[in-house]
Amino acid sequence: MKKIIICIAIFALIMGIIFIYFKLVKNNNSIFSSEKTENVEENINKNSISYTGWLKTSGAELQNEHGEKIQLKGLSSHGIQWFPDVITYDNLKELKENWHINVFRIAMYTDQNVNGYIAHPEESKALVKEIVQYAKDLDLYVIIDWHILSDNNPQIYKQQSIEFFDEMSREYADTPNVIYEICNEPNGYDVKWETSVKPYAEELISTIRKNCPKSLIIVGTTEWCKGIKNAADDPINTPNIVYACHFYAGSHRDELRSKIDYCREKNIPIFVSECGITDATGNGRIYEEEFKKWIEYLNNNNISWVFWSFCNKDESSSILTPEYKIQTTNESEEISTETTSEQVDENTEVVKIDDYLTETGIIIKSLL
Ligand code: DCB
Repeated sequence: MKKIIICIAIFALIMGIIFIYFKLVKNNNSIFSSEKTENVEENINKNSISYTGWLKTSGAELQNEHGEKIQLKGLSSHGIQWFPDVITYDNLKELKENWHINVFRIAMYTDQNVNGYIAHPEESKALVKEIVQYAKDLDLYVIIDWHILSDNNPQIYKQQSIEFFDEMSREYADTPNVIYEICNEPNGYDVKWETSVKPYAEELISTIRKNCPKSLIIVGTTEWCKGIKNAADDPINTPNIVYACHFYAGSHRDELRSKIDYCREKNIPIFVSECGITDATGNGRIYEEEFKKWIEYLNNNNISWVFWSFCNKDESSSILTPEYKIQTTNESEEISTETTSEQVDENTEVVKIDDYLTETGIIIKSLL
């Protein structure tokens, strides 16, 4: 009897030692842990937002919270009022894991004539919050873009913009994932940096920073975000803002790149929060070589870029073909009550974005 008890005790002791050994190695906090384990842990952490944290600027450079340089690369939605269905958790997961994006831009049109935020504020906010949640769950940076366009002057809906960004920056005061883009593309001959855009930006920056002092803010510039020299000559006196430069490879080339060089020489950080492989209409032929030249330039200079657009509209800037259609849960539930199980299987088949890529989609995937 005594022998049996001793045997059990020794067995329990050995099991205990094995358990503690593995637990310590797994947690990587003991002398038992191998160097390899440490490296793996380090790599995982360095790409995760729990490590990179709040983004900031130093001179013309974008940095993570630790002052190391960082480049964001990703995709922009089309107008979320038109193409919300393609922006699912699963699609963003695929884009992160297999396309290697680290940022997604939510293009929320504002103009009421195109059913933007001004026409439907509550629906728009709900959609933005849903997508931000996906980004948080997936460890992605996410840009909330106040997408002015036909409403060309940010002053037009300034009051609504202040209310919107006040609410967003309260909601996401502790969320480093969220980047605020306060006006997509100011445009028009009477929309000047000094009198329209800069004063608007200063007011919005102070609204956002009151709630969320560490936030990175993207400031749009005049001439559809090509008037970056005006901003460089008269910058906003506050840290951690980047100025938006947008290009379309069919329309804008060396001249715009030299404007970026000019800004960087003056320590003005540039962020390409929208760019395209077509001309400035978003349609027509694609300019693959010119676009690749741009990407090489941006990557060499560690400038972040976001591609227009992740949608299935029948236009050549789209990543997905018009045949792409997501199977929503509601639809599949409806189907399941009305059809045979065989049909359900057919209808609820997971729709893979990679099976519906346009020529543009294939090129962009290869560049991310
Ligand atoms: C920007 C806009 C973006 C627009 C693309 C391509 O506009 F920020 O909203 O996207 O660049 O033009 C297009 C969509 C179309 C949609 C249209 C209107 O792809 O499906 O019908 O928006 O909502 C730019 C950029 C540059 C210039 C002009 C525009 N430019 N613009 O240099 O002249 O007028 O839209």
